[in-house]
Amino acid sequence: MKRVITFGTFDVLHVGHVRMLQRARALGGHLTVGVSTDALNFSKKQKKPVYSQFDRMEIVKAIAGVDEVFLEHSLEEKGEYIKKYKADILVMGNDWEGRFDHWGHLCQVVYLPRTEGISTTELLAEIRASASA
Ligand code: C2G
Repeated sequence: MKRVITFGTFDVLHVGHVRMLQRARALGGHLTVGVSTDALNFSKKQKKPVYSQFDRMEIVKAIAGVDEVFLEHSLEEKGEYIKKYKADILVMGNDWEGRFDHWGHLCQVVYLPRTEGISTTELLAEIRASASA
């Protein structure tokens, strides 16, 4: 049985997130998810997530196929997380294509295509627009 690890913010959960988690899980028999902290999110996107890191972790944990969740504090600590959670495969969305290849000495690194036409940013823009219409 292979162990898979993946990372993300998973704010305002949508089908793109769910499909990514299910496709990641299908590559092995166990899925660990690193949910980025509010502080990490702010440093990488200059945005405060709508849901707190604790709510985002609770929501991700409730998805079928997700076996384990933890808080991702830093993008640079992936090696530590891969070792700690004994991951055989690191899965990332292809918006990160090539960015984590250097962890290939610890595990297999796989980039999966994102679901097109949906994103938290677009959803929030639609919600704002319909609220002010
Ligand atoms: N995703 C997807 N399709 C979308 C939107 C997102 O497949 N339409 C995937 C992303 O590729 C990622 C996961 O869902 O694998 C989580 O996406 P985000 O919450 O946007 O994660 P991100 O902020 O990119 O965090 O260590 C790196 C990170 O913490 C990545």
